[in-house]
Amino acid sequence: MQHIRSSEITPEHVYLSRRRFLGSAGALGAALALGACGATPAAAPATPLDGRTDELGDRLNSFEQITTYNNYYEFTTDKQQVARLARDFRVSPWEVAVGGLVRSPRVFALEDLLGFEQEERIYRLRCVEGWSMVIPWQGFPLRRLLAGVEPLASARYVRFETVLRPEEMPGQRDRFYPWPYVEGLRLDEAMHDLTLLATGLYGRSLTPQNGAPLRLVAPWKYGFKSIKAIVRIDLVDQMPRSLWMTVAPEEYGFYANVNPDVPHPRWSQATERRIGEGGRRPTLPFNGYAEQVAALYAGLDLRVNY
Ligand SMILES: Nc1nc2c(c(=O)[nH]1)N[C@H]1C(S)=C(S)[C@@H](COP(=O)(O)O)O[C@H]1N2
Ligand SMILES: [Mo]
Repeated sequence: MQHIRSSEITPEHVYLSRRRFLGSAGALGAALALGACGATPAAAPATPLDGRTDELGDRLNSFEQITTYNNYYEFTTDKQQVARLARDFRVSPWEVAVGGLVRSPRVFALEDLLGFEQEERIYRLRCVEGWSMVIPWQGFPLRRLLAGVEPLASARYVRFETVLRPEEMPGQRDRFYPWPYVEGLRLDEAMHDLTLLATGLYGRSLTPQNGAPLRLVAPWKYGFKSIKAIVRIDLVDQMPRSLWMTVAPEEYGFYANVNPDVPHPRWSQATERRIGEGGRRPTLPFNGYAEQVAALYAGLDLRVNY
């Protein structure tokens, strides 16, 4: 995911121990392209799967898998260390300021957010790095929050910001990244029924490593759009510039819709590795949600607007 820096080239002993988990030359190539991002979680302890499936018949990933293999650069770029480093992250009290081009700006306390009727949504999460999971979230549609603040007619985009707490988030002391993490959606994307503000998973409160206490989930987009630990939501008239657009604009565009036909400059997006499965499976346009969301992009060239 990250822009490759010489300081991040994988030490050989780590690389060699990862290499044993890689099945094929193709997987090896992908792992090299991804640096730290391509490794299979080493013998994750088996936990019972829930047994349920998403609407495509794919089984849920286990709670263990979902909470021990994470991307959260505020803590570390090592997916298997995020849970440990985030364990003591303070998620309460918490406030989210919602403002910008709205009639009724408002600061929501976490209790207010939990007051929105919570529902379960089983969504696939497809990381731009080429792995995926099926996750049972709880939360509520973002549009219900936005309706409450009354967006002005001039609002065209929504900008999200993660908390800035370098004293608790060691990765935020790395000056390479322009913290805080910022993401954005077009207003119509933000108002879409699939777009969720998640407060929990597997029937429990969200764990720190998964973005507690509040994170976005836009399941037809690459995982990096689904920003964690949100403290600000602003309605704006210009396309927000995300952290990833700042770091590597040719690699991570604003739209970031899952698209097997548009390769990342450094790897193919045609297939993905479902965590817990061997081999790779085809990646679906819009991550399998084309029926619901393709109309949002009518007339837009998805190769240009990647
Ligand atoms: N603030 C913040 N949000 C973030 C990230 C991050 O590094 N910081 N990583 C993103 C990426 S790349 C992915 S794939 C998902 C991973 O979510 P998960 O760890 O809950 O599976 O979170 C996204 N949200
Ligand atoms: Mo990701």
